Amino acid sequence: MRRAIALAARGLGGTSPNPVVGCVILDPSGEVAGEGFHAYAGGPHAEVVALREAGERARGGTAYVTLEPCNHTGRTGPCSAALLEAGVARVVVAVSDPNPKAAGGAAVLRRHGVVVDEGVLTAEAEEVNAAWLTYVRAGRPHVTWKFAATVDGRSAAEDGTSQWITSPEARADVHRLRAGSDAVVAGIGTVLADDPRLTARPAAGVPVPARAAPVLRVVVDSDARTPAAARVLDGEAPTLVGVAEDAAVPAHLSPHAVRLPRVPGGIDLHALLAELHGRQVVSVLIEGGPTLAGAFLREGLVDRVVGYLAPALLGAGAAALGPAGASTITEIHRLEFAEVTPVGPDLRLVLRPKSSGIASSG
Ligand code: RP5
Repeated sequence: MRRAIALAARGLGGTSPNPVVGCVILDPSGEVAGEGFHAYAGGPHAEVVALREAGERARGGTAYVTLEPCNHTGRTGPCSAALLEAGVARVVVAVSDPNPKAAGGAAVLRRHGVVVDEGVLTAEAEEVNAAWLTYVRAGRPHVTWKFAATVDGRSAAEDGTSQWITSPEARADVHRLRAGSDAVVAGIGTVLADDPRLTARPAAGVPVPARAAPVLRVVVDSDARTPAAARVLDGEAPTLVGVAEDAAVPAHLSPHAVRLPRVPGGIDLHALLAELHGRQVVSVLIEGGPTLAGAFLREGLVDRVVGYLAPALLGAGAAALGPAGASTITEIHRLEFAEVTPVGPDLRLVLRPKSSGIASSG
């Protein structure tokens, strides 16, 4: 199953709105006969790829699958049927399918006499599919907030200059993070201050993984202030601008604008995520700035934090995070470290909210 999870991870960034799935098939003697992963939506499922490789050796063998084999005909046929046809005797599943449209594969296999074991390495398999599981279970995209800061938590100097605090290696890593997300979101403050491109592109000689579709750029811009010359409108990738329902939208923004309810301080972020969910955006990366990140956190809409810490101090200047609804210490947002990794001279911290798992599992 560990190998199947590693295979699943190879699909990250490519499968939306589908999950990542890996599969390993052992022949009756326990030898690996076939391996596969789901690479892109509309493409063959992991089980089908592995069965093709295994051929007749799958008969009487065991399939290890990171997600319950699907039981429905979408763009491809049901994997439960493919496993039955191949004569697999046992199927080991890490995570049951929470998607009502596709679930039921385990039951069908059992009805046909296949031994099905569920719940093997569930936590690890949920981890690799965290974005999709949030998308299905919570009915909204999985949200990662990324920041780059000095060790004293500043993302800009007192005069507003900010480029660059972290190293080229860290910035290249961010491009890989972008490439693994379906949408990159920035607030209008960041667009006006930094004029970011928000594309996923090779940086410092590090390539970014190929994607089936470019990353959607999203600007949270209640009052429709994104300038016509802004780089986010350069046509390099599609761009959506979330504006308040009562905003006066200039002509250059009309093709990009989506009207959303106005709430104190901006637009309704729940409504923005619902809009993105409707567009089959499974994962979102919040890139800036502090105000927008604080608003997402305050609304309980941050599933993961990725922080790049430079070995540097500023002592003054903008904090990486703006007001986030914690005005007294009992309201503090407690997180836990999932990973701490050196990236060039910097550190990359991956954190998760302490109370929540991957949406409410189950
Ligand atoms: C964010 O993305 C920072 O806020 C910076 O302004 C911006 C850079 O984006 P690119 O122009 O490199 O795409 O990390």
